[in-house]
Amino acid sequence: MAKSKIALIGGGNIGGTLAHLAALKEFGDIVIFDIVEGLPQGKALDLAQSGPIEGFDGVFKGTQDYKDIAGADVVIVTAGVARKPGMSRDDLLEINVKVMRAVGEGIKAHAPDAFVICITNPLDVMVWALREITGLPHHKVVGMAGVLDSARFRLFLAQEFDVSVEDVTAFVLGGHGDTMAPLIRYSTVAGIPVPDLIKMGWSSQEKIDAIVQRTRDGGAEIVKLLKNGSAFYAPASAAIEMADSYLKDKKRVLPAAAHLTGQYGVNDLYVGVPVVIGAGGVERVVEVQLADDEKAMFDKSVDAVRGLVDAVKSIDPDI
Ligand code: TXD
Repeated sequence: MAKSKIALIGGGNIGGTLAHLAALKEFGDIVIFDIVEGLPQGKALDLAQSGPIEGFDGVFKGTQDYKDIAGADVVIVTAGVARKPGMSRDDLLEINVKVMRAVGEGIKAHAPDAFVICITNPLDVMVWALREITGLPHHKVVGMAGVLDSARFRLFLAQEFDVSVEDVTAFVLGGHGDTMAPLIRYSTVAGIPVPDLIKMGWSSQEKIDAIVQRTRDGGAEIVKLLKNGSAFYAPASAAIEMADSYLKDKKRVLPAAAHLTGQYGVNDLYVGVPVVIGAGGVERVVEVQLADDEKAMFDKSVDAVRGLVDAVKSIDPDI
């Protein structure tokens, strides 16, 4: 079997963790690109040196040259700036749009056949901008947020119910973070929906509401603790799960920021919805019927994303 190649654009906290996880999972050769000279080279060398201990082989390369990402099967983008305490994801917009311009042109020129996973915030609009700049097919460019938001939700639910995280599934829709719309009735413990668990006395509506809010604020809670950066372990794990489904054609059903063409009443926008990820990229968007209150939550989230897309168009008129 031919070896895969993974290119990581951005070698900071998430980029470094992605490289480590991809190496441990033996995804293939890994290239880390970052504009800071020495940073990706140092991380790549350090990682290669853990190979003899962990038992993985492969080529690990740090670079400032987009030529080195040529032939990548998967490109994961974390380039840009992260939040500091007091900043919203939207505060990152202006700087990160410019970063997406540079990154998008690099991908377009050197890795146009890759499956591209964008992580950079504000996520739903950055993935839209990146797709526009690369010109890649929409089903080959996707944003990571839903797997992370639902992992946070699953953890807090598991803690509330005192059960394994493995038995908790969560269903989230909409934009990343603040406007995330969880569908409680599709969130379960071993198949038992959360509303039934409330009726069974396992929890109360108030406690579940508080968990939803904590999930929405999940990123800010970590930014406040770290003080000069944002979450990176869980975001990296989430993107690796998506890359794994693509590389192994697993057809996992995962929440992701995907390009909508009429589903959920949305056209030409990237919003978080459940999708099937396989060798064809985003192979299918899962469209469920929403109740009125769920639709209202979702629409609010879509409006927020649409507002940011307009802002991006004024920052980079070539998009
Ligand atoms: O759910 C989600 N999508 C997210 C998103 C969850 C957590 C964090 N999320 C966002 O990911 C966060 O708000 C940031 O926008 C990105 C990356 O977060 P990370 O924690 O990895 O940030 P770092 O450590 O600051 O790393 C960013 C790197 C850093 O090394 C810069 O030198 C590099 O990006 N950088 C660039 N690389 C390549 N090309 C350009 N132009 C560039 N500009 C900066």
